[in-house]
Amino acid sequence: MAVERTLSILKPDATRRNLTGKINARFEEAGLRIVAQKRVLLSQAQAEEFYGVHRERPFFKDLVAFMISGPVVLQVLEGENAIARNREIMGATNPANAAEGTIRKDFAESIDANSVHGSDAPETAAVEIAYFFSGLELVG
Ligand code: IDP
Ligand code: MG
Repeated sequence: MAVERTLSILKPDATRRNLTGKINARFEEAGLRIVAQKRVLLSQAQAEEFYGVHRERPFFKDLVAFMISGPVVLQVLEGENAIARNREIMGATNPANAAEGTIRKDFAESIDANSVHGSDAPETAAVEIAYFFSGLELVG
């Protein structure tokens, strides 16, 4: 296993309910390090670009509207096998299908307001990290 970095986002439903500390504790307890973090309000253009792969999906408009409905916390998580590990900790996209003890099972409100984003592969992780963070912001 290699040390990897993955992009994580705490979504507006999580910031609204003051859950950022509880969710960050899940990452840290699982051995992932938060090596960069910033709280921002995304613009519509930024959210559309970030989720561009889903542009043709029926939920795209609602997804973008939700992601700009309040602040998000952008993060880079680092650790052994971090990309897959974070996906495990997050749980399934739809909280109704998420395993016990996962972030989405415990915190998500719905399939839209599902509390967290995590990159799904090394290629997307690299692109997503570079979209939001400069090299100088990745202090390790
Ligand atoms: P992921 O976040 O688990 O990687 P993706 O399939 O990449 O899931 O979808 C991106 C986001 O779009 C999801 O986290 C969720 O918020 C939203 N989404 C995905 N599928 C649906 C759907 O069928 N209805 C409504 N929202 C959806
Ligand atoms: Mg995804």
